[in-house]
Amino acid sequence: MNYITAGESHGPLLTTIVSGVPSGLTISEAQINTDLARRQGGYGRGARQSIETDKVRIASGLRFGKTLGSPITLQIKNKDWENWEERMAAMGEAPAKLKREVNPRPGHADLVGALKYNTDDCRNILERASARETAARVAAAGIAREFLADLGVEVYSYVTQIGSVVLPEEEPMVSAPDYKPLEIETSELRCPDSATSEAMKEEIDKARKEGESLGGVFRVVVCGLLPGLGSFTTPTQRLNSQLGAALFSIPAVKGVEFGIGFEAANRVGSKVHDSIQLTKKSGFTRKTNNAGGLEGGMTTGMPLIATVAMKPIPTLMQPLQTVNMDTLEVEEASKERSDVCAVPACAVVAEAEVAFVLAEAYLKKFGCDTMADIKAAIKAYKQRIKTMSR
Ligand code: EPS
Repeated sequence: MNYITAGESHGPLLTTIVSGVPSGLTISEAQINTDLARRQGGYGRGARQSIETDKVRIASGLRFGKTLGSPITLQIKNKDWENWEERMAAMGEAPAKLKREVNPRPGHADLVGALKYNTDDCRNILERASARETAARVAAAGIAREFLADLGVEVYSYVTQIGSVVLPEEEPMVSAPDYKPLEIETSELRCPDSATSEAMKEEIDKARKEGESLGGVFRVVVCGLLPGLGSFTTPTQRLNSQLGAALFSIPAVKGVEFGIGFEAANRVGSKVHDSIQLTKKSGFTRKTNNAGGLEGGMTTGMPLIATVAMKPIPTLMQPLQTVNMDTLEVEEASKERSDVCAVPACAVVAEAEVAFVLAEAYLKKFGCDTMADIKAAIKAYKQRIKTMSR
């Protein structure tokens, strides 16, 4: 399963095409729209989100709500397009009074993009580098999420840190899978503790007053996975490398850990690795989950847990110094309207990226034409690994 997105932040629409989807999978537009709304939400988001109400239109690959096995086209309109039609026209001449963006923002793609793509207008860069593109990714991943849900796999996320405010947790690698996703969905910060959510809001309010932006940390958790997805046999088949690449493809992601992550470097081996046990109910399982559900580049069957750090958004209302690309004089960086904090939104995008990698891993292991064959292959595999029969 693969996707490609197209579309500028202030163009007419965002498009994504998802290929490699098996036939016979039921797709719910309403569910994709729920995920799009989750991505738009979160305390600290900017004014653009009050203009847009992202809704998906499915234009190919489905008949009567079920996948055909052919590429699926998903589209999301940019309502803001009506304010940008002249400035972002695909054809014709540029308007005489077009304001070019010549003060690149430190931390954004503006400067390096303008140098690389040979333009004197950073808008040619920022329109596509904008995190608006992640709406299309979330829509695309709606297909992967439905596929995983049909196989009993659930993907969710929660925020553990905004700026200096940290969620107090006892043993995250043990307790994380027990958090109730519903509790997270009702928090404006996707944080499962209401006192911490309030402190995070205060931190965001303070940053807004000071013309600042804030980053943070969140966790993506996946429950219901089978052991043996991914492979140790080649570097690119290792699930850690695929998940890492997918998570680092999200704008502003600066760090990814699996399980206890960097903490593993502080401990001796016996305090890191998870003892193996055999139970009647679960078959082979682990006493702990410090590995975060991954061993040898494969899923262990324990919940997959990735912890992800996002940097503060580069657009600052109290801008940093830059160099004007026309005059070469030192000036303030340009001020686009922006979010103070988009960590909860980034967590939803990360769920999407993780869902895609896992869906692809299932298809690779169990076939990719039709849901009926995939389910039959999973049933046989479950039976084999339970009894160790060959
Ligand atoms: C975003 C839409 C954008 C930004 C934000 C993400 O809308 P606009 O540029 O019209 O305000 O709010 O983009 C960035 C944070 C960025 O750095 O580019 C969205 O829909 O997520």
